[in-house]
Amino acid sequence: MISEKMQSAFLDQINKELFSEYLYLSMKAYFKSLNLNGFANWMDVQVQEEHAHAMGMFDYVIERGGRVELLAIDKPECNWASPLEVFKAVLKHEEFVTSRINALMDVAEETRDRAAMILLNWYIKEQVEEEAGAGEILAQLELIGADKNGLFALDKELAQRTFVAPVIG
Ligand code: OFO
Repeated sequence: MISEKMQSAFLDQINKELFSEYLYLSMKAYFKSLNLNGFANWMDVQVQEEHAHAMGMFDYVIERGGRVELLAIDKPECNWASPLEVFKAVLKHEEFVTSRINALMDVAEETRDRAAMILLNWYIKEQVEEEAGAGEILAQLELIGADKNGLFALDKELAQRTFVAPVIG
């Protein structure tokens, strides 16, 4: 059975993952408005990943005999000055999520919840990939600068990304 403290930490994180889904959906809409469909596709895959992250915790809380209560999702930002600014925001957001996952692991350690620790190990590894993926695109956008051909080449590359449902845990 999951402890109250662990459950409430997971419910808070489910909300953060759903907010991430919402934020990336908003970024997808921004890229669609610029006709940068490859960037929009990258965001769409991100949206699906964040939904899977939320559901991994949702299912886990229920499996451990807990009760999921959903919290309100904040309104995400909807305008950015450029694709570069979007990816600065993505990296900053993922660093924030990493700090929240680490805080969740602190609660698991405090409450000696070993099953939660095993689950959270997956999320910790996933955050390494999340930050690396966003950081790589950010670095490419910095190199591209004002070069439109570079931007369109990157857009084509990002159009190739496909969603693969993660096996969480
Ligand atoms: Fe769920 O990893 Fe991004 O936020």
